[in-house]
Amino acid sequence: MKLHHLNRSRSLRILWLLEEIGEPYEIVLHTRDPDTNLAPPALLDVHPLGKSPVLEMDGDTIIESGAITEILCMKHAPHMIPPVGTPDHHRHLECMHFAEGSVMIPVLLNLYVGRLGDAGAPLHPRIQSELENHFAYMESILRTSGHFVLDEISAADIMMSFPAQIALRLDMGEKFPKLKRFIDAMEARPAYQRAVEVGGV
Ligand SMILES: N[C@@H](CCC(=O)N[C@@H](CS)C(=O)NCC(=O)O)C(=O)O
Repeated sequence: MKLHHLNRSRSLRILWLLEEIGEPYEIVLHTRDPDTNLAPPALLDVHPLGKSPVLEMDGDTIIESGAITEILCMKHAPHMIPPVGTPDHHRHLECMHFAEGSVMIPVLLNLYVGRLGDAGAPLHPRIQSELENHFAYMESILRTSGHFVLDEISAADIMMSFPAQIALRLDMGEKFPKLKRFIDAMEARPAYQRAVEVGGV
């Protein structure tokens, strides 16, 4: 397995998952352009979208964090996915899609509209309320175990970690204390710390 990892990116989730799984892997480090913050052109040689993560496995080239997480867990860590057909598996699928398909919409709008300065001001209240709406939902579904699904780390926790970290970066840790406890616990895991050492943040 070979992971194309971009520094300071959501690809850290896959690096972390690979460390949790413990199977051997190779990593290719790609560094953001210091001026534009965009991925380097070398990633375009790996996949036409030029984004990270990209996983090369068994002769296949796979993109999308959710798909990569699901595929890696099915193959190497089936205990990180609840049994198909159970309510836990329904929650698992919801989280896997929500983490990239729903919550990242206001997150990215916030990032891009923020760059418009005053011109973007009319959109700020709606973006802010949608951010809080999505983070509040995440807070509400965290279990007493501190996990999104199951009572041990699962694929859903890996995927939800990135938007939860963004909530904290946006200074919402006091408003959403369960998200803060979740991130504190995930970042304290030895596998997460090894991933940060290997891939940087
Ligand atoms: N939905 C995709 C998003 C991939 C993506 O946008 N990756 C970002 C890193 S956070 C990227 O490579 N950005 C660099 C660029 O667009 O130049 C996934 O979850 O894998």
